[in-house]
Amino acid sequence: AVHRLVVPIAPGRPVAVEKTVALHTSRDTAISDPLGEAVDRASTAAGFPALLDSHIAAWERLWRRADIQVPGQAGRILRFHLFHVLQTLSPHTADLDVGVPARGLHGEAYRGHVFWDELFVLPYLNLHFPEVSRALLNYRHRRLARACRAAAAVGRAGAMYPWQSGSDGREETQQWHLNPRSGRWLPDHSRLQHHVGSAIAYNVWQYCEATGDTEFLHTKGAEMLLQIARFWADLAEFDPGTGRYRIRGVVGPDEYHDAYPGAALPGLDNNTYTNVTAAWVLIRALDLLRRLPAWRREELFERVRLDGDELPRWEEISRRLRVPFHQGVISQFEGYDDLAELDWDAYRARHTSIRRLDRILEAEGDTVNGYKASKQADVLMLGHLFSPAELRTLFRHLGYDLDDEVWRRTVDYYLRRTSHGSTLSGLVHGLVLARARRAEAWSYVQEALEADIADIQGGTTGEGIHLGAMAGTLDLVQRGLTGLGTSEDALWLDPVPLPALSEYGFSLRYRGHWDVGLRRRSGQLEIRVPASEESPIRVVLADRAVTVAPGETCTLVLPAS
Ligand code: IFM
Repeated sequence: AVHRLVVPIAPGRPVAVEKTVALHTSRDTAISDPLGEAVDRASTAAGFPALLDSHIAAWERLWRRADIQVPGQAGRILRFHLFHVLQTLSPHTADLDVGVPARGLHGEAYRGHVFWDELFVLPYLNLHFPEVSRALLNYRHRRLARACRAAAAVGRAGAMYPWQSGSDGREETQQWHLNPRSGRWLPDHSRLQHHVGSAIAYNVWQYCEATGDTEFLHTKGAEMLLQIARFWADLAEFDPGTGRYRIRGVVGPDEYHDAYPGAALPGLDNNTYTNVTAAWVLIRALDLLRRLPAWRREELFERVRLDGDELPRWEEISRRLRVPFHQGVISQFEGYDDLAELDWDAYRARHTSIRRLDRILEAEGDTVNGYKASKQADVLMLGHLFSPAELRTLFRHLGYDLDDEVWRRTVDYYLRRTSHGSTLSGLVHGLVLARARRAEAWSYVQEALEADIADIQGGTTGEGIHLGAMAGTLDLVQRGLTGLGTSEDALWLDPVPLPALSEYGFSLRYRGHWDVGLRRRSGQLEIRVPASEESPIRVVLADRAVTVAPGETCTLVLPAS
């Protein structure tokens, strides 16, 4: 509707126009019809000052549950990221059927699509707004049937979640994309990033560990976990040549490589990230089934039509999926070592930015598929999801020895061969390097902090903020720098030194406790548990374990780094 206002004006006299809008849709709950409700709300709304007060109070409530204190510029940027995360996802969206749009609600890039970026968002939300995490997992659960249909349509069992999706959860990844450098339209195979399923399973597990929400874990969470595990088990095939299982025809998080040079079909074999996370999903699914009460297990088997006879094969695959190695490092995928080395110096000298190396090479009539060059972390993503100890255990389960030296060499190897064409890249490398206690970590963390405020990708921020990278920086402080983990009904801490970010403080919602404070300053870590009727919290560090009761504050002196 158009409003025409006739306002008497006079020179030097300000005029204020107040317009109160109420928005309703037919999907809202507790309404009769949207128009009637909107008219009713708008006509009974309080005046502007009272509306402004309630708006401010609503933001204050959000800040109280989420705030993070870090001194200086880094702190200001982190709060700016937090503001954007909360604008997109907060208790105000928990009742809506919404996922995690990669670019927030701030721009039209990617047409609002949902990718795997929630992997960088939920771990943060779990410890502040668990109800929002649960809502986001419900969003995925509502689309589980669709993901099972997608798997069935390509002759697979279980759930094949889409790489890009929107309203109903169908695959919406574009089939062609434009290289603006060459003006050519090229086939897009990024839908082969089936690792998105493992991201959903990881989030289910992390959410349940952080909250103790066994009701979700034993129902919707279990259904998703089992169907994703089943997809991986079905995709894995035995390779007599290596005596191991292999997964073929996929694309890993590094989107540059989507086919072998000259191959007729797209996809790569034994992408390490895909295989290792698939093994992890199978382990967790089996673990969950063991923990379930027998009657619930039977019910689940019936509901997802799972035959107990499938499980020994799951176990076998979880132990025998292949991880390729070359030159003493983990290979990104089978045959990676056969690719050519890129002359990085020459490309850096010729171009102001080589972040989008794929576009540069294609415009020259070449293809990035032929080179040892990645857009973003792929193997190293494993060091983002799992602590060094967890990763070692996971590799041991798969029958490989991953010692610190192999991991260090692997980190160095891919760092030299990555162009950081995604904002997620600086973030992941920053955390992985911080965990490895490496001094270069800060420059990558800084890049992640500046991704949007400095528009480091040269123009992409105008099309929408990068929500994964923004939330990821909050998670980087919350879980990365503290080494915070939430398993076995305890809080695990293993603080890593990052001199430029050596002071921080935030509070968490953990299990029944609201506002558990964690503060690091002057080489000390302080854990404050507010008074309540809840049980004490067990806190486990590398060299000691303490129990902090409600109403107590525990101060730990950290070993000098
Ligand atoms: O999901 C990411 C992907 O990892 C890199 N390209 C952009 C996507 C959406 O943020």
